[in-house]
Amino acid sequence: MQPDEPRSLSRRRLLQWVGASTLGGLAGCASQLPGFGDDADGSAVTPRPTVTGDADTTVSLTASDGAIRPATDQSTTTWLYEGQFPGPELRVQEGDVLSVELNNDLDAETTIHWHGVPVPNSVDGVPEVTQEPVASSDSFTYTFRAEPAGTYFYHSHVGLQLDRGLLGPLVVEERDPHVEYDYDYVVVFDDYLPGEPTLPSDEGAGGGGMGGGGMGGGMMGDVRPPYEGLLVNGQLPEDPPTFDVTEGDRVRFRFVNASSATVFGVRITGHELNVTHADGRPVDPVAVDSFAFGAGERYDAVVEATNPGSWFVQADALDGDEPPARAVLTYDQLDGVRNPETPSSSGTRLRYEDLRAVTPLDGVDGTPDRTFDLTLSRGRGQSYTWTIDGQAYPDADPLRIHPDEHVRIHMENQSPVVHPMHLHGHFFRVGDAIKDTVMVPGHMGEVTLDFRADNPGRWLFHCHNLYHLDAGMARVIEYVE
Ligand SMILES: [Cu+2]
Repeated sequence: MQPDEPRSLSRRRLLQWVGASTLGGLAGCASQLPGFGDDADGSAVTPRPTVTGDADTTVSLTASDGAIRPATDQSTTTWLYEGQFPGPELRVQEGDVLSVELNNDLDAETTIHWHGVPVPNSVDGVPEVTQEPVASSDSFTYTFRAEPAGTYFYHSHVGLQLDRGLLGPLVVEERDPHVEYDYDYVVVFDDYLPGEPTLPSDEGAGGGGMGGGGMGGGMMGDVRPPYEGLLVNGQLPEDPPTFDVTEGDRVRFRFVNASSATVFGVRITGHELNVTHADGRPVDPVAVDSFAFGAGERYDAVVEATNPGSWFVQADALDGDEPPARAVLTYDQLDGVRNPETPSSSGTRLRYEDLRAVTPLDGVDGTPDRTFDLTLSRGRGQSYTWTIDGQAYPDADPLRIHPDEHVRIHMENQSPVVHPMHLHGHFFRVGDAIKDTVMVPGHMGEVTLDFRADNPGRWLFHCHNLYHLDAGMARVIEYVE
């Protein structure tokens, strides 16, 4: 470590890699080990080892250029896994060992993150935090035990690559589900950006000048990327996918918000949604007409097919004005074609307070051992930045915790827009639910989450609006002893 290095971004990155190479020397493979900031505040804690031995499922995912056709008269070239959009559905049994070889045929570095799965740190897929990014023409193998069961997704964690097509669903099936259903459909909602994603330009983003609101830069609004539409399983509403059902079936929908910057309101015309899982974790079923979810959140809902006809599965952008994403739910006994009915906007909407985890999260009762009070806000000044406690990642202090602590994070959102905050490597309790991503509402919205420090390593905690993340709204949570 160079004590005379300037305190800067480069120093922080250097610190991470100095730690990584030291540890890597012990195991003989620096590039596959997480980096650690080892300094006066404590020494790093050894992460759980990755799984060794035979995998139950082995998959190869090649990231490359490819064409997508979100509607019959529209196509564009973007970045894809296995030439598919969304990427291939990975489906394994709870507890199985999954091994995925990422082959990078892109002209850029990339990684894969297993969103929501509490994997060992070294396979979490966060560049410069848990691994070196995978270079063009190179490959990297992610092996981990797929548990607990749930609806997850995987995506690139490099820059703005998620807003291309580098995402796909991951289903870990329960051995013993707490609700009955006949079969399931995976429903991936996304926002559609045909071109290369870029951060909003500094001048276009506002910030400190005209229209700054009453509380300085932190109160500034946001700029929505120029989306050309909203997608269900890669399709625009002009060319919607169809979900076939038979009257009397109980159909489990696994809804994934894989968007980069969209909060969706989801409903199915003519049917109640019995929400059975939040972020993959089982909850006591809650019957609602709709739910809202932010980027990175998932809900499973069982729908009883008791209303024959043709109906829209619809997701409206709550923060955009694109036409809603739509699929069609069709009963197979229908005679002739019927036009699906447009849902009404009335009815009950799921609230976080409605969610009760079937099994409570261990180790988060009582008074926390450590509490972080964090403010979420727009950065002050001219540039497009988003901050946690005034710091924009990567030029931001790690949040240090000790193994086995009960950690509480309280967030207050001083900006006017929602931040879906995601914690890597852990589930947390929010209210009576267990989740890995939670929306913090704008205009001084507050959320408190609690987790048990049971997965050592260095974990990103960040806003899952990709543009907020890329503009600084992230911290590393670092285990020290
Ligand atoms: Cu955000």
